[in-house]
Amino acid sequence: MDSHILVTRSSMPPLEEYVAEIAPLWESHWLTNMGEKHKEFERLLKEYLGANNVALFVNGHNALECAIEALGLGADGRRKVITTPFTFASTTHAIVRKGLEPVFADVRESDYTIDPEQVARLAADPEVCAVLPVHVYGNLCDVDAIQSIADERGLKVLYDAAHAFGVERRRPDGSWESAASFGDASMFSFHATKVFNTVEGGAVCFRDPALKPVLDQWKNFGITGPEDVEYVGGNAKMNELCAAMGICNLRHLDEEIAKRRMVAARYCEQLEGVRGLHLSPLHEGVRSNFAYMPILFEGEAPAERDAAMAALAETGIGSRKYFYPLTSEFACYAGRFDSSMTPVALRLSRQVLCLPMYADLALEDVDRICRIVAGSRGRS
Ligand code: T4K
Repeated sequence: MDSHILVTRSSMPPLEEYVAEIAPLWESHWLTNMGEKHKEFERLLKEYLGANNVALFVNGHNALECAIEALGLGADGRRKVITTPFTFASTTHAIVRKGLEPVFADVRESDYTIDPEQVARLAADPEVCAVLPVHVYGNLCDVDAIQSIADERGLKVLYDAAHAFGVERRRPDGSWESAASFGDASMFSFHATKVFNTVEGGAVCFRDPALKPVLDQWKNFGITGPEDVEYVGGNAKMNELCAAMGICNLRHLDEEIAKRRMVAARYCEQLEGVRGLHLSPLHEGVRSNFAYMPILFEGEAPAERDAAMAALAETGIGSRKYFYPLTSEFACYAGRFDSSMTPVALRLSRQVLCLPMYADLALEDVDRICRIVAGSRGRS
């Protein structure tokens, strides 16, 4: 048993494997700016995701900002983007930092993803140009409903798929499609805390191949030729050491997810039936990546959830309120949004606690965590 458990722990390949992967860099002295490892990793990702078009980035957030830019959101004067407030700061910040206006739709009770009925209602506003849903915790949004609303209204769909790397959905013919298959583009985060990491990193998968040069040039200062700069781009390139980490971690991803599946199953076994606790259901026809282990504490007030978090902390176990507060409640947005307009998201943010989840979390530790959580009930 581990005496100190954090909410997650980065997966790392065997050291020798990583050293072998980066050894050629000591010969080439080529460390960044779309080198050999970058090219190789991009190719492997396309293969793994079944995606025709992939662009790598220094992190998920920059990838999201670049995707907003490359899709031309706001360029035709429509500046509103429908999104969810039940997410990490990055999603909302990316919209605002690109000079656009987030319009918050509520989420569904069933899987915490954006509610298509709300999207349809908000999409009637002629100033809306896009939908930016989040596959939160790796739960796939209702991608078909969202796409048909977008098609009807002429909206772009950009998924924040930061949590969804490795998630797949079964097609009617029985084959599997990755989370990269939906909308106009999807952003993945490869941050150290994710199921699949490149230390820091991210990618955009996209439908229109014409976006490839735009994304690649945007992440390199907008440089389009030796003496040409066509965009006011930034610097968001993935370096060779991170790409090498991705190449190694990709080899171990299936094993990583299989181990997480066992951890999640143990949590469910131990916590199912505990009074006042709710677990996320697994969805038929979807292969989960078991990115997070969210549990919900019944009731409107956060006291029960906070008591469990404190009880865990007393014994050196870290848990996180992903995602509390809602992004619409952040101090930097004070006075701009009314979180009572998204009552389901608001309630979930007060009820949710993410328990430790990583591949090597010992099952005895899961049992101990569950005993503490169950024992904390009624301590508030
Ligand atoms: N969209 C969504 C929906 C996202 O969730 C995120 C990122 C993004 C966009 C943006 O993607 P990136 O630009 O980050 O690629 C973490 C991550 O920093 C962030 O990537 C992630 N979402 C968010 C949900 O979680 P913190 O502030 O909770 O991280 P931190 O440093 O407290 O770490 C949490 C735990 O992870 C630690 O207790 C221990 C473990 N850990 C952490 C680090 C940094 C490791 O094991 N190794 C490490 O290197 O934000």
